[in-house]
Amino acid sequence: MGGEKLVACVLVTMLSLTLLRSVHTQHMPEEPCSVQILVPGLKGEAGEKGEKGAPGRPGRVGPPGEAGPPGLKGQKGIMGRYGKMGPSGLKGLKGDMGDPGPKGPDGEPGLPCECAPLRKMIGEIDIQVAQLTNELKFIKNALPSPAAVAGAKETESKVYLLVKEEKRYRDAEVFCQGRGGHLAMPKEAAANRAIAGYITDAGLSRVYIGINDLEREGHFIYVERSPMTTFSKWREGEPNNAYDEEDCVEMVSSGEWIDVACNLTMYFVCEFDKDSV
Ligand SMILES: [Ca+2]
Ligand SMILES: [Ca+2]
Repeated sequence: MGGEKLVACVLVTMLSLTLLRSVHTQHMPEEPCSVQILVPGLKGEAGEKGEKGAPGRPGRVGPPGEAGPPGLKGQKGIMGRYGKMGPSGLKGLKGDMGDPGPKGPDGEPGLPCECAPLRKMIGEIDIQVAQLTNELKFIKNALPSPAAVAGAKETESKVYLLVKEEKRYRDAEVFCQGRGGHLAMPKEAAANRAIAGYITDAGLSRVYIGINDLEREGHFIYVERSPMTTFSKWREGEPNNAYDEEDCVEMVSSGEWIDVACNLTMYFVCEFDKDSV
């Protein structure tokens, strides 16, 4: 409220001053401003012109100006350094095959070919090998068959050979050993039957087999020096060591065994293991 009052008072004062210029000095009423107004005197004559004042302070910074028109293009700079090598790229697709190259020079003339006669020889050798293989197979299966031998017979594990040469017991065993075997040693019924059948088929009545008690009377062993097994095929009443001189054994066509004198000469049967034939 005081402010408004003061403004009103100033306005009145200024109005009073304007009036006073024409009516000279005059007291203003006390109210409502209660301000003491001093009234200036008359205006004096103009003074002499003063000296030039000091330069004023710099003005405020003005706003930025608008962008000017583009300048002329500069000259091209020199080439920069090469950059670092980048990583390898993916493998490209296979290219098309190139054109065939030019034909090479002719080779030197070859030697006259002798292949035909060589091929013929090789063919003949092949035939001979095949024949020998068959013969060897036959020999293995049938064993060498001298004129005095009536062929071989075989079982699952043995090959038996009837030798139609009259020999004493020891000589007969030497003969068999010379061919990798022994006099036949029947160790079970089947082998005994095979040998007996062999004798029968040959039309014979008796052959030496590989059993004897030469070392110890009454103690029969196989000719390979192995003991007798549980199998035996003695004819009734044998072995009887007749005349105190029967230490060797023969087999008759029935398959039965008989002890006889070793110095008798007769046919005999050798046996061979199939594995060693
Ligand atoms: Ca005896
Ligand atoms: Ca006897």
